Amino acid sequence: MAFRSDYPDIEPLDLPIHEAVLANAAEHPDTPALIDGITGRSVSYAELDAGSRRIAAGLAEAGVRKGDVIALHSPNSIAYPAAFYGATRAGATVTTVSSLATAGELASQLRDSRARWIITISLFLPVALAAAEVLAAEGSPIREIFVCDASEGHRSLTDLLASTAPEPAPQLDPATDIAVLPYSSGTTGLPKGVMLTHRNISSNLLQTDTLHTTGVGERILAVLPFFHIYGLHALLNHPLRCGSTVVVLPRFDLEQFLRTIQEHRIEAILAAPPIVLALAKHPLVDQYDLSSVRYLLSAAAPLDAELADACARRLGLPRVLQGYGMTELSPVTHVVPLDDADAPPGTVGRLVASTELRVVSLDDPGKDLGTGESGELLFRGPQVMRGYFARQSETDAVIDPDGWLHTGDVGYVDERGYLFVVDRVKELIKYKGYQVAPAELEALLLTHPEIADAAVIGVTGGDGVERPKAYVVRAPGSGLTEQEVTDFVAGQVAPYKKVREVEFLDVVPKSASGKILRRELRDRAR
Ligand code: 4UU
Repeated sequence: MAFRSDYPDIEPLDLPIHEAVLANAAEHPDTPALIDGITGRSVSYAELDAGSRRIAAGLAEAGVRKGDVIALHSPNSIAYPAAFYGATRAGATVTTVSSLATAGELASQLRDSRARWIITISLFLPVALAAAEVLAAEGSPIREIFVCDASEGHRSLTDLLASTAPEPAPQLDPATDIAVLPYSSGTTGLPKGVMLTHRNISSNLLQTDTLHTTGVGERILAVLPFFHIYGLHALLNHPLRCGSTVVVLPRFDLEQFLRTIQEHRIEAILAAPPIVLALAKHPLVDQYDLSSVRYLLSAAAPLDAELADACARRLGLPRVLQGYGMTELSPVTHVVPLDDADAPPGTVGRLVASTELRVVSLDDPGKDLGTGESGELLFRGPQVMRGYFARQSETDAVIDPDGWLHTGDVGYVDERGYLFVVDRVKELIKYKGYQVAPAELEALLLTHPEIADAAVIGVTGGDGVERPKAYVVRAPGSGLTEQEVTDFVAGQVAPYKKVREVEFLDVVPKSASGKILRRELRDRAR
């Protein structure tokens, strides 16, 4: 049995992403689209719309063509969306890169996505240049590196904005052309490019509209990274589509975060569980006036119900709302709307429009389960990705012939249709909402000359935070220490991917076919 959405069906929205987001910009030209939470500088809707068109012209003039992949490698800034929609207006696919990526990680993504262009910031230029050097040595050079701010020898967004070339008019087919190529490890293996078409993204925006829209000029705090699909959808695409004002911070610093809420009278906060934890527990919170906040959503990792309750009470909110999504789902299938006073504690909400859900038995994957029974969550709808870029077999492993996307998440639906996510049966580790792929860390560990074998799993501490833990088999005669293992990894990965615990084993438990028996390791960790 499939669960169906109670919301009226929608038709897939066949619009290019920049049109789905900016088509109404002309109705509120002077409203700030973005405000820099630190400097107070702002970009109006008229400026964003015109700016993205000029940047598209500048990119086309530089040689960017429809279907080219541009890597956007920048922390959150008020310039980010003009660069992003400028690229899609030029017909390019944007592969969003973690602002914390090391040169090696960026090079992997550039190589895998076949990116030919990079947009970065001056501060990150050394990383971008080092990655570009790797690609050049491999014979697939990056054609040009642009910077959002300014750096000698590189064209900046200001330079692109000055272009007098005509605005390009690429013939985009929203159903098949790829708007965004974010990276996700999905249910297994290494990070893969998730092909999200313009239709995927635009339809998910329309699906989100039916749950809630934020008002014109309503202030939303953007502290989660735009490179992750959660930030991209909930902090850029959707609020900008609504005409709201996005107040941007480049990273999470509690004091700055609280001051920004107070100074900008922030109404909506989109968060991940660690932010909810800080709001619930940290003494600093009492020193700020947070009374403007009326909407606080947590998503991207499990949220403890008691913690949610404590946070809501402290902020004087009826509840902390939860949403559920996945990069491969563009990303939303469930969100608790602000006006839903009936939503039971701990739920992530009910199905968005035109989306179906099946809950299938973990023991007998052919068997569909009914309400109240936990199993793997499968989704079908216009937001299911087109597939993983250049990885057909990995795509076939998660999207079955009937179009159901297998999430690797475990949950159940109650009698009223509310979903509860209770477990995960995929390899993916979520460190504070960020993706960590065990396979990536395992491959890295195996490059150490004193490591004979390794396996990585997520272990959840008393604070509810899941952390990567490595099980390591030392090479014969090696006296490798835990510290040496953690340092080795830390030197080569973005900080959120660090191995935070190490245990030495004689042998990594494996099946006859050589697959790591993660369940055994999880049992051992408990
Ligand atoms: C328990 O995390 C995301 C996307 C989240 C998102 C975005 C916009 C949620 C609501 C919204 O409006 O994507 P990924 O691909 O980084 O990670 C997906 C995985 C899920 O498969 C699940 O394991 O993150 C986990 N996850 C959650 N787990 C996501 N949301 C939740 C949740 N509770 N609420």
